[in-house]
Amino acid sequence: MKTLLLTHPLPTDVFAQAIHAIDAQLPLLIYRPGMADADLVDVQAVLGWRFPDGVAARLPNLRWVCSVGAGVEKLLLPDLPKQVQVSRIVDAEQAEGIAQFVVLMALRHARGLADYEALQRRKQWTRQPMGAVRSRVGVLGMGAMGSAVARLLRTVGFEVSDFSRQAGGSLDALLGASDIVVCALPLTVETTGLLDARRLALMPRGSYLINIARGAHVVEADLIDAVRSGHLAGAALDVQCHEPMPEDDPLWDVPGITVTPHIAAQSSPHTIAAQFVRGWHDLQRGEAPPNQVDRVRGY
Ligand code: OXD
Repeated sequence: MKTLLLTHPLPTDVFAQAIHAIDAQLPLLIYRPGMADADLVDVQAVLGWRFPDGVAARLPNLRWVCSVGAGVEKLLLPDLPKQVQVSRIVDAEQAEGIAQFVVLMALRHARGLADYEALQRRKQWTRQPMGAVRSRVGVLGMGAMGSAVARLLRTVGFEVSDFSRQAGGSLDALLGASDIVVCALPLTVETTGLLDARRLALMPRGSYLINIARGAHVVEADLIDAVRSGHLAGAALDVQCHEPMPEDDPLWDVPGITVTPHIAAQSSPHTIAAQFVRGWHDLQRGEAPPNQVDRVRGY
């Protein structure tokens, strides 16, 4: 019984080495396009980021899929048989790293750093009125990431409110009362396209969006309009609808929008390998691997 590594676009060799450094006997198969059904028949587990089209349905003995990341939406495909268990990596250090990134971007916006950088390029030593030191931040999603983000934002002095589906509350009211909105939601059918023209219009004039979740939470064309019209001051997008972003993606050139390539924080290959190997041994003993997601809920 084998594990199929499907980590593209992340490098597969790094994960293979990290797994074999912990358990040299763990049987690995690296996915290549065009693999025959006979190669796939012994696959019992997958460590992956996304399924290429049709592959999930060609794994008759699959029992467990483990995401290399915190999110699982690219693995939860309709052709994944119902009995397959799906889990994700839970990494406190990654959550802390994401929180640091959000604080960095929130402070950069709240303290007007982009303006000072522009002034420096023009050799202008000009003081601007100081922004609020206690800006109101609305955090959407209070899972492991959102909770770490909210904690660190409070520590540096932001006034934080939050929204999560489980706790309830009014998303629209929160958007209307936030100088900065942070999206830390899982991507599900309900949250896809959540931040559209209507909801962005609810945010106060001059407010700012930080997205560290998934590009598809935001209707990017609506965000671009909201920023270009001056309604929003801008956005920091660590995630985008098209990753890697193509050269002609309109997000590249919008003044006020900062784009980073999904680097807010990454788990180390060692952390991912250690959680995967533990789960693999659980599976061999007939136990459930850790950090399973609810397949119906999507997270
Ligand atoms: C993710 C990750 O799921 O980077 O986005 O872990």
